[in-house]
Formats: sequence, C-alpha cells, structure tokens
Amino acid sequence: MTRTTLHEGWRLRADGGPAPDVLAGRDIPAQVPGSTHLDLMAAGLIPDPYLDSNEASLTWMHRVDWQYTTAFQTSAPGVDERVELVFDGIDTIATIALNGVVLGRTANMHRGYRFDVRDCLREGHNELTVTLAAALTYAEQAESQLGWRQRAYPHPYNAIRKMACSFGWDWGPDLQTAGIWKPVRLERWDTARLAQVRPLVTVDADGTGRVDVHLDVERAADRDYIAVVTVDGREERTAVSGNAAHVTVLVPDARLWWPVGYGEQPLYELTVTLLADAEPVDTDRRRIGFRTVAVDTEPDGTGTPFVFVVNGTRVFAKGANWIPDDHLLTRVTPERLARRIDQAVGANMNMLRIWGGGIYETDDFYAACDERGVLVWQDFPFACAFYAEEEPLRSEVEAEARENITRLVARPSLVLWNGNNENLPAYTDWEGWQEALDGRSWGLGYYTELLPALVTALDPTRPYAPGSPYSPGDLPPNDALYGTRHEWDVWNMLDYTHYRDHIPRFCAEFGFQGPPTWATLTRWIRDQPLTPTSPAFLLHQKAGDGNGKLDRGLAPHLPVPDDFEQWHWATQLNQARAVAFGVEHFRSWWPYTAGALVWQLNDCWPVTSWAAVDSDERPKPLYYALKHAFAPRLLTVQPRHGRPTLVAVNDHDQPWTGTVRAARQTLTGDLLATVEMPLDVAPRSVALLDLTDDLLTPVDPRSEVLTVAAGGIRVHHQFAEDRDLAYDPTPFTAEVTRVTGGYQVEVRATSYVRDLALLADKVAPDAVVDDMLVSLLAGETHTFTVRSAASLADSSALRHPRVLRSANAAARAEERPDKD
Ligand code: BMA
Repeated sequence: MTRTTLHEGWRLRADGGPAPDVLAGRDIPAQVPGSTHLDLMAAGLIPDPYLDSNEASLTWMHRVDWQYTTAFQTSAPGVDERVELVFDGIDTIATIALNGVVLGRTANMHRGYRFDVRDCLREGHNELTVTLAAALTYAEQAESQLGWRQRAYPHPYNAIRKMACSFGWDWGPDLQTAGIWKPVRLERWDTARLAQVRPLVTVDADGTGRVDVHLDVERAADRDYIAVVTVDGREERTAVSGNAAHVTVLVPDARLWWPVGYGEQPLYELTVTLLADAEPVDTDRRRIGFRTVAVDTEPDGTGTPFVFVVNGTRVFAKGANWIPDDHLLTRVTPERLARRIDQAVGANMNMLRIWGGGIYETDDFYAACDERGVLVWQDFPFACAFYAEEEPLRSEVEAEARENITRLVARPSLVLWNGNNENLPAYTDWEGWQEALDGRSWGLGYYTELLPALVTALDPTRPYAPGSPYSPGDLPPNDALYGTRHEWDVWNMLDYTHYRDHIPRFCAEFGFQGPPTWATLTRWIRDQPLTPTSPAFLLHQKAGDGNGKLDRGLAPHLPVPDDFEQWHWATQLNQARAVAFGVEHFRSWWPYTAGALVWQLNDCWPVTSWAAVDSDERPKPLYYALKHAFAPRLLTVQPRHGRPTLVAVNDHDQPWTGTVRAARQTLTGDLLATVEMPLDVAPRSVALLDLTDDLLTPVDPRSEVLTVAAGGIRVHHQFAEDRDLAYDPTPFTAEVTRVTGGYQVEVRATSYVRDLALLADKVAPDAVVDDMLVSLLAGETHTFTVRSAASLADSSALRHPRVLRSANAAARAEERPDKD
C-alpha cells in the first residue's frame, strides 16, 4: 500500500456566479486542505471576513461556484493494481474529475469519498479538478425538492449535510466555506487493504481489558491473509477468510482510563496489521483506553436521572458546549485545540459536548481529550431544525453516521452519542413549528430508529441519547424531572436568579452573553466611536435583541452604564455572575442533578456571545468564574427550607473535613458575628450546614457581608444587590512589580472589594492573569500574577482603574470615571 498526499500545486478560480471583476479569468494559489475564503485572503483579493463589517461585504461569495485544480505526476496502473483517489472531507457540493473524466459528485462534508481511478489515470501528467457549487444555492434547490421545513435561522441549512452554523447562527457569521477541508491522497495497492478497523474496547467484570477488533478487508489478489492485532505487547492473529475478520485481545488487569479528577488516563498502543503470505500489506495504529461507560436513566421516585457512570463511578459532568473553534475550520491546528482543551481542564471541567450545529470533531480533538481525561459527548450534526427523512438526505445521514461512529469508536474520551440538538422540543414546544410541518417528516426517524440502530450495530460500547434535551416517552423533552434539560428562559426572558426555578436532572445547556475581551474586541471592531450600537459591533452581536437582553439582565444587579468601556466591564461581570449562579445551583443538588454544561466554551470568530473564551483565545471573566464554580471543592449559599443554607460540595475522592468559619462583618471590616462549625463531607457528595440567625441577620444589609470559609475556600454572601451596596468606590491600593515572565500586582483592600479583575489584555495583548473575580475583606491582600513578554514603559498601567476593575467600580461607575 502506498499513500501519496495530493496537497501540492493547487490553484483556485471562480467558476460561475457573481464574482467581482478582479477574479475574472484569474487563477490563484490554493491550499489543500483549505477553503476559498482563506485562499482569497492569502491572495489579497478579499479582506478578512472577521474584521469590522467585512462579513456583510462578502455575501457575493454565497453564490459563487469555484474550481480547484492541481496536476501531479504518477505512473499508469499496473495490471493487477488498484489505484484510488481518497478524500477525507470535501466542503461540500463537489464534482470531481481526473483528466477530464468525472469521477463522481459529493454533497456531504461530514464524510469521506473514495474513487476508483484505474480507468482515467495516466502515465506522467495528471490533472485533478474539484468543482464546488455554491452551498447556499444547492441547499435552496434541495429544499424546494424536499419541501420547506422549519429552522431557527433564515438559510435552509437543514437541506444540506454541511455544518449548520456555516449559514449563520446567533453567535456565528453567515459565511459558507467551500474547499477540500481534509486530506486528499492517492492510494495504490495490489494485494489487499484494511478497508475498516473497528475496535470495541471494554472492560470485563474481572478487570480484564477486552479489545474486539472487527476488520473489513478489501482484496485485489488471492493470497493467504492473516490479521495480527497487538495491544501492549500481547498479540493475537487470525486467518482472514472472505472480507471480514474478528480478533480479540485480552489485557489482564488493564489499567483503567479515568475522567480528569478521578484518576489517570493510561493509553495503550493498538496495532492492526494485515499480512499477505506473511508480508505486511497494511497497518492501522491508534491509542486506546480501557474504561466502561453507561448513563443511568433508571426511573426513580421523581423521574428519570441522567448520570454518567464511568468504570462504575457516578460522575457529575462539569463542562461546556463546544462549537467549531474557528468558522474557517481548516485553520484549527492541533496546537490550538490542545490549548482550548487545556483551558477547559484549567476551568475544572471534565466534559465537553460537541454541539450538533457544528461537526463531528477531528481526530486531533479527540486525541487531546483522550490524553487529558476530558469526557466527550458527541451530537450527531442536526440542530434547531426539522430535517427531511427522504432521499437524497437519508442515505447521506446513514453514510456519515456509519463512517464517524466507526472512526471514533475506540476513543476512550467519547462517552455519548446524541441524536440532535433541540429538534425534539422544536417539534413539541416551539410555537407554530409542528403545525407548519403539515405532516412532512422532520427527523424523528433518524433520532429514534436509524441512528440508535447504527450505534447498536457498530458501537455497542457506549450509550445513545435521542436528543438534547430529552425526556422519555411522551413527556415534554425539556421536563426538569426527566433526563437532560436546556435552560434558556434565563437569558431570553428572566433574570439569572431564576436558574433556581428548576432543579433539572442534568442541565446540558444554559448560558448568558458577554462581550469578548477588550483586546479581541478592539482588534476586530474598529468603529469610531465604539458603542453597543455602532455598526460593526452590531454585526458582531448575532443574538435576537442581544443587547436588550444584556441590559435587562444587568439592570437588577448593577447600573447600566452609558460609557462603553464601563458597559463592557459590567456586562462581562454580569455574564460571569449569571453563569456561576447557575453552576452553583446545579452542583448543590448532586446527586439528584448530575451535570452542568455551560453554553458555550469557545467562539468561532470575534463576537459578543455566551463563550467563556473568545476567538483570540483569551479567557473572559466568565472563564475565571467557571474555574471557581467548577472547583473540586465548593462552598455556596443556597436557599433550603426557606433560608440561606451553606452547601459544601466535595467532588473529590477524599472526604472534606475541617472547620468552617463564618463571619458577618461590615464592608469596612468590623466583625459583627462569627461562628465555627465542623465540616465533614463524604467523597463525591454534598453536605448542608445551617447558618445561624446571627449570621444571616444584618443590621444594615447595604453595608455588611457574610463570608464562610473552609480549607482555603471561601464564599461571599451579600444581603443586597451590588447596585444597592454601600461600596467604597476606591476600596484598595495596588503595587506593581516586574518579575520574570511578567508582573505581579499586589492589591491591598482598605474596604470590602468584590470581584476584582485585572483586565491585563488592555495593557498588553499577550498578557494573561492567573486569576480574576477575587473578593477581599477590608485589610486583606491579594497578589495577581500577569504573564506577558511585554516590557511596559509604565507598569502602573496594570493598576489603572480601567484595567484593575471590581464590582465596586461597576456599582459606583458614576463616582469612578475611567479617566483618573
Ligand atoms: C441553544 C444552542 C444554540 C444557540 C444557543 C444560544 O439553542 O443549542 O443553538 O446558539 O442556544 O441561543
């Protein structure tokens, strides 16, 4: 078997549609894997679509067809030789021709294609062309054949098997990529190849690791074929008769793979070799991990839970939803993915949900999660729409599902296949949707028949859920008592304190918007003046009434500032507060509630969104709030039996014992009441502790704070909203010191200071601070460490009020203008 990548010498040209004159008859160098936007940017023919209002000026690209061409040298096929052209992924509507002979057409970016090229391959010079029709035009035509169906956004993304958010989303640009987005190569072989390798990796009850490798072999010649499988030095082999084989390798006392926070992630090398007359002809290598996974959905007294059980251990899923990390997908490097997943782990997350409006993630993504113990929930790519169950869509859905289930089957990090995002409540709950269907198919058969049947047949090693949210039977999918739930009334309609209105069994989506970090925002949006309603800012706010919801969500807690920079901080802080409020509520109900997945970890371009990390990879204040709220040990004050109660959450395999120290004091530091009590929380559990009346009854709610601390963890409980608190607007002094690799900023509180944040990116774009949203009692100090390669001419910039922010400043903005 020889594999030759065909990534060199590609050229791109417009091939029809409303391309500007400058492109007429012009051939430009092209990258494969890549996409038209990136090639045109590299050639200086279009501006960066993420900058300012460029997205809107590039709508002509929605309607243009493109042609990619390359030439390569090779030899003519031998008599018994097979030669195949293999595309791992084409985006999306393509006609492929070799030396002028059409090999086939493609209409699905979520799968690969293999073409037999024996009849058209030439000795010497060969020319390969991939003609890409405009995806939007195709989708519109497909929709007119399949019949109109509801969707959450204007373009018919539900009529084409292309990443749904390609067509615009409430955080994403309306730019349809086109290109050869995954590797392409020539494969030549004359004996046989491993057409499919499907290792089912499980653990027997006695702790023996079991690897059942199912093989499909494609033969060109009649030989004596043997499949050899090795795991960690243990080898098993079997003769291959026909086109399939099954080899089992047992690994006694296999070291188990655990989610992060529960143990290690040992990975074992699995090698599958196909021998023909004792000579190796094809090999497959990968890393596997031994673990079991199930979801407990057994009905209990109240409803049905949704608890991930890994190696027999019940896990509270702490995490976030994942969207494509760059709308221009082919720019996402393995290093970028690793950084993002490191950030998730850094925020104490143990799960990422790959949301159905994006893609089946890449092998690089899964490898990074396997190595770090991040559990992955993979949606099948269906989101917020009704989907036709007829041809040609149906066969594409089946083909892509088969391919991706097989591709990902041996990944220890993958713990759930999920049918779709929100399409079930779209049918039952979304106003007018079901009625407008008029009896047409809407995708239910995919989620309840086709996809679960494929998972059962190809991957019996992990659970399947029909959708998110989901409740069994005829119950409303979003019912809090059953299965998974999405909470969107908060953000859309209600104040974030309403997170407490429901106690879901598993909250798979909830979130609140905030703008990107200042450096990211001002790099990409250069409106003068920059305001929440300036044109480019608005183009980068995709949510319906997004700014209105930001302001209405802020007003009950903090004044809504007129000044943009103050507004930026206030809305970022409110985002962080809102989501942490939800996380603490959900965690406090463990084990009844078994998961909190924030919408959303990441961004795919610079935008005001629900993300914790913006598109330039900078953590927003929310990121630090999540790091605290998802910490293994958490103290939180929650209402129980009508009064504020201390909840100690111990997501750790050791008991949490010690002394809890509670104190009510004035903002200026006068102690009014103190209580000590013993703490003893069993591993992986939650304990409730009463707070005395003395602690809970302020003399003046506006000028007092209650803190409760144990083992270096402290919760701050206020008796009034920030906007009503008698904060000192200048409650601290700060000193900056240069240290190796950056700066330290020591803050000394003269009065209570809440949610200190050092917005270091305002001073140096590369600067990252170690922590944020730190609250100090009068007299306390805290040292922030800022990592940066920058050498600041005036390091006091790091303690300037526009950089060193607090809730005090947001609450008393009118007394504390940015200018000083
Ligand atoms: C949910 C998600 C996304 C959306 C988010 C914010 O519906 O599934 O579709 O971006 O809410 O509105």
